[in-house]
Amino acid sequence: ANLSLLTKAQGKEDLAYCPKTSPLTVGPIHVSFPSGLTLEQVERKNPLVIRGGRYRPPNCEARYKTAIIVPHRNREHHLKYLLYYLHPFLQRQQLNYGIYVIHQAGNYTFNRAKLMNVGFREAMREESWDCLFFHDVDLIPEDDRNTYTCDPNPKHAAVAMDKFGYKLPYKMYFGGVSALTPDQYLKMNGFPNNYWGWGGEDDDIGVRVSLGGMVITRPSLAVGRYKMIKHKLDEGNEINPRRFNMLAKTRQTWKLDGMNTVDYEIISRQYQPLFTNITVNIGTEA
Ligand code: BGN
Repeated sequence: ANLSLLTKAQGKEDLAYCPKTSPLTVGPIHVSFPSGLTLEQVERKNPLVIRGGRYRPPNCEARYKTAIIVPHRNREHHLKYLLYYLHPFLQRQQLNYGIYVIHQAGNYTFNRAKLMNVGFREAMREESWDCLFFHDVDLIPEDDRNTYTCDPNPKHAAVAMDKFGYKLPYKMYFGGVSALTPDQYLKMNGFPNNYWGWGGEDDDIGVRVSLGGMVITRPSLAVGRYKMIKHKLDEGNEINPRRFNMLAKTRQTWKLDGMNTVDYEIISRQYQPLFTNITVNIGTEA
């Protein structure tokens, strides 16, 4: 009796599951970057998003719970556009979702993959997400039939990016946006922690998928389309010259480095209107 009172109080009683395919998707989305856009405007356009960047469909019980993990530093401009497009996109898919921005503290070389490990652990601490989307801040999905849910195998979602002529740049490419269930993530010991700077970490992750006994799935080129927000290589994210040597050793290193060894110190956790902002000290290269 108490339990039913509780669900009543939360206003969730009798909600039927959302349909398997959302009736709200529109297909191709025209993506442009309106100048002068502010986060306040994005907030006003998304009145049902609650603190921390969380949402659940108002009229049905979501079938899927997806966390979006976005590694970040000094890209506020890109983040604003990502939020502007991603919130309505995920709502049209009728997902129960949350957006986590994992902000690398300090000025040491950027480490995308380690920030993803932090995002995984910190997001799972809060909620038992069914699926995690590991999402670059500068990639905007251009078709909402690209569903932000997980598959029986790890999914590479960013298959058709404008900068590669809307094609896969090479067969084993696993960069940009990928999606794994917690089980899949742990089966491959997460992502590597030791790729500092640009390049190679996504290829390492792709190799881990097969070392973990899994295969890569992908949406079609027609649906997995993304527009990249143009930018120069960042200061603090210089090309990693060690990436070739490291990649050659993934088979020997994947069990020794990853989710089982990630260490970091949370500096702050802020529940902002459109996202949860986790600032973390991930240290420096050994
Ligand atoms: C590859 C990079 C990826 C990057 C893609 C697309 C390496 C490792 C040496 C083979 N891999 O060449 O990290 O995402 O290009 O830009 O540099």
